Amino acid sequence: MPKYMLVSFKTCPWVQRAAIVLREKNTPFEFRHIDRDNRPDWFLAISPHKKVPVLRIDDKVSLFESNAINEYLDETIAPRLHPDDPVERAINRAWTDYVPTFSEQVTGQAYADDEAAYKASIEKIPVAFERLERALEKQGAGPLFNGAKYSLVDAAYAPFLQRYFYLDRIKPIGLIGKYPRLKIWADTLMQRPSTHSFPQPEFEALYRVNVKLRKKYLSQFIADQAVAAE
Ligand SMILES: N[C@@H](CCC(=O)N[C@@H](CS)C(=O)NCC(=O)O)C(=O)O
Repeated sequence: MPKYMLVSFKTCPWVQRAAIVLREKNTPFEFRHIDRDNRPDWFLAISPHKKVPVLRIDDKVSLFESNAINEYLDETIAPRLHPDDPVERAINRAWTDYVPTFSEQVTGQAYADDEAAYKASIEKIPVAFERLERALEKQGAGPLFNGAKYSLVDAAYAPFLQRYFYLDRIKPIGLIGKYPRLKIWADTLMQRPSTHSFPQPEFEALYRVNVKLRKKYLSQFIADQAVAAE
């Protein structure tokens, strides 16, 4: 089996998405956490956009962009997570393409400068939630995106749904309960061991420290903590 190294910032959701797929495929990999503010030269040489994740394979090949990495992993390591049916596969890819918009609409409040911007960003959440609720309704029985079988769509959304829950615990939003299919999906993903790269309380604490240090509107709702941010 090839040797995989996943270059990461500890709290990056896009890295988490690739790590989830590696875990779903029971594939051992080395996590290499680097400092966002001091990215090493070896990393800059293999990351065209200077971003994480980068998946390094056998110390020879470097893949970047979480979606491309996950498609590669799915083509090369069993079990296949994409559906066999080409139409279903296209639908899965289409919903995976929505993830960057979903992430901006559902976790954008973490970057709001003031109360007005925070309120405006909260108003975007129902748009994204409603779209996913309708998509889940069309997909069928749940609890995962394609029903019982885990998919790349599940891996793509899990980190952002997790951050929604974290943000909801910083300052309650209370919207997800209005979308029953989405809520079941999100709860199922939160309970799934592959979602988590770190022990849950430790990771949530780290996330809260990052939001606190960002000095945005939400920072004031997080008590000072002794955890060092990474
Ligand atoms: N579209 C990229 C997004 C990756 C991304 O934004 N990574 C962030 C960390 S979570 C990053 O490396 N940011 C550094 C920068 O923008 O300079 C992917 O899916 O891999």
